[in-house]
Amino acid sequence: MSTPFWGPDFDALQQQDPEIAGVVLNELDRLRGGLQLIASENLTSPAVLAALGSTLSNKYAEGYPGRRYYGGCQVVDVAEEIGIARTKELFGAEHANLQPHSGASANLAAYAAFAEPGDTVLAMDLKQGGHLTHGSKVNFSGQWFNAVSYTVREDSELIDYDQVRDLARENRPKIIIAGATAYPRLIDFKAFREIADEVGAIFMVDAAHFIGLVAGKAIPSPVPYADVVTATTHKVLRGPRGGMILSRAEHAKALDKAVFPFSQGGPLMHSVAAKAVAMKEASTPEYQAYADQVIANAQALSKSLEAEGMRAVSGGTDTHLALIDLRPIGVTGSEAEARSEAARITLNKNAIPYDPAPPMKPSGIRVGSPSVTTQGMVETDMVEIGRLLARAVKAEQGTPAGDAELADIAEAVSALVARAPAYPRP
Ligand code: DSN
Repeated sequence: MSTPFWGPDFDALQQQDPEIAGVVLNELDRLRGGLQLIASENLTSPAVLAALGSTLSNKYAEGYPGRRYYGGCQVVDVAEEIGIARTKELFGAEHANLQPHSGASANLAAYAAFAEPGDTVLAMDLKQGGHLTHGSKVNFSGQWFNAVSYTVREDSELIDYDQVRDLARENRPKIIIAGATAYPRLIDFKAFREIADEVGAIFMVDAAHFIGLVAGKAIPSPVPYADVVTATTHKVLRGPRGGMILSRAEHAKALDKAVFPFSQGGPLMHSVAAKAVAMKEASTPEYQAYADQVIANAQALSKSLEAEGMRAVSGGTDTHLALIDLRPIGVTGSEAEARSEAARITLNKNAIPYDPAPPMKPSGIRVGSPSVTTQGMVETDMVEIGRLLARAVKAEQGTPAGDAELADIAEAVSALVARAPAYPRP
């Protein structure tokens, strides 16, 4: 390469805008100084960050490679073509679109490709682990479509496939969606495909949460079963913040048109290039080992929290996340989130299935292993994290003893992350 990289120049940022430079450094300190257990986050590689911080951010490239509405796209075309080829290869998909700005944008495009306003869609209830874009009344999906929700069984907390079939027969949805944000178990894509075929529905999988585990061959892929798979690229997959769509070839044209020009304008070419980098990283044996370790770590963390008196929804996890019912220890999800934060452990409160508590004070927390696994942590670290987290959620914040306990745990967290740091200093 003859041209030296002209990229992120932090000295220039510090000189020109010390306030924002300070924010960037504070966030790096926050990542380095604590444990990130939010199941939908990860720590991108320097290569992904370099592509994101590149001059590709400048380019308008409405359209698709070779068919753009702007001149000068010959260079960025290469990034998108490489990204699409790598994505198709990695997932064995007939078609890939890397332009969605987010998972929600990818879902909007998928709805637009296959349904008209007023049509019925069948998806998992948000309160039971679904997503806003799966038919919530405060989202376009619930306002523009007739959204029917399926649930998990009250006894097993697993998806009730009999109920999905009954609801599909009764409501004849245009689209059936599988996928969730707080479901710790594997999804039976074959069962969904059969139900969709029986009622003539499009089968869509929102794989945002687990697509990275699919990339790493750690769990079964929805691609052979689904008409369309939407996803984000920044969760276990460890790419830049953004979305993507995989599909069968027969749906390629409709989906591409639904992304651009229907729901988006110019793609973010720096992000498309960074997605291409992430696909290359996810194609390696190292990444496959990472994906396996993500699951092993989530299972170890879930077991460790159970040993501390909490309850893992559905009895455990097959994936990167565990949903933890705190009622056995008499703590709310919001208390647990605040107490953990004070101990430098970042996680989110979360409703559990059939939660009797309100959404802002739910009965559970969601914990995930993608970030700590990227830092190189293994099962023994998860046991230690489970013990620290249990101490934190039980500490009575606001009392001298509770605050002292949280400060003590924060020290232990600092020592733990010092052994396996995020973004280690050179
Ligand atoms: N906000 C994401 C999550 O945390 O699961 C889903 O969009």
